[in-house]
Amino acid sequence: SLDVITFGESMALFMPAGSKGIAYSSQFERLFGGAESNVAIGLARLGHAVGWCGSLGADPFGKIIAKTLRSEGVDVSRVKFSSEASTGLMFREVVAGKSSVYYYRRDSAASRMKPTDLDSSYFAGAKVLHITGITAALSESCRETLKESIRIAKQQGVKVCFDPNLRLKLWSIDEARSVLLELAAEADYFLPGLDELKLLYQTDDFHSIIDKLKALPGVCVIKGGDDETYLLDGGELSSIPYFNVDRVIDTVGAGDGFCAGFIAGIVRGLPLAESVRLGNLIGSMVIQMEGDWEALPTWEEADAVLNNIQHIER
Ligand code: KDG
Repeated sequence: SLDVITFGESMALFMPAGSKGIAYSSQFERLFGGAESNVAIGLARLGHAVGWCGSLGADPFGKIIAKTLRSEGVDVSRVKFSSEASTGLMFREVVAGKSSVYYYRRDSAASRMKPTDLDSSYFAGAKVLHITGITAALSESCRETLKESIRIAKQQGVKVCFDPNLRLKLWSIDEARSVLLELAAEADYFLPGLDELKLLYQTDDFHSIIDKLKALPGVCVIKGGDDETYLLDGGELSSIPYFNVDRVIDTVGAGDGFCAGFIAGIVRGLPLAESVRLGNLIGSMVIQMEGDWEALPTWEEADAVLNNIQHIER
């Protein structure tokens, strides 16, 4: 059986091949991205059995996404290919250090996911279900699918891990707030970013945010502090420092890297603080390379950093 199940939308991702930005680029690199599949790749590289069961279009983009995930060791046996809808697309540019995303995903194959797409037998024996708020933003039927996945997980004793992944280009904060907070209340592990919490709870005050989080039943891990990640466990707040990074290249995917590391820790039975530390490490490695998931490390690579093992150049 699988350690971790996840699903969501993965899209073909186009980035300018040079440094001219989207408008003046005539050549693009075709990559792919998707928060949940990024996490799945991260977990597979760390040595875990993970399945991603999203919907893709029956088109070249869908095919290469599934093929790449498979080559990364992610189980894609339950992926659906639609002939009625396409794989979503996204373009991303980094201009003057700022990353901007443009989505072409409305009515995509993934946005048509529905509760009956889920097979409860696929969840049997899994330890963690990982879901994100991006799926909730895609459509009503996707929201229902998330709810159904939580229902199946609870029924089968699978822990629910939820990253709100607020994407304001997909929905407004007012639409998102109640949906995301409702999902947060269902999660065993809620993994928001501090900036997301400020928007969700409509306050910049750290202590009132923590007070609100204390009302949630699960463990909460707050990503994106200035120098540390916060862990809120049974009303107890602690902080776990970031790893030093020499040069930040591309911060997109850091949160997904964090989730992969954190979930790997949970699956390995590490203490929560150690799982957060592993999350911090993986996040810090992702931001040192371009792309949403390419820099995710293998367990060996992560372990080398954790234990200060000298890198031999030649
Ligand atoms: O977390 C990174 C993701 O945002 C990216 O890979 C694409 O899933 C994606 C999205 O919807 O933005």
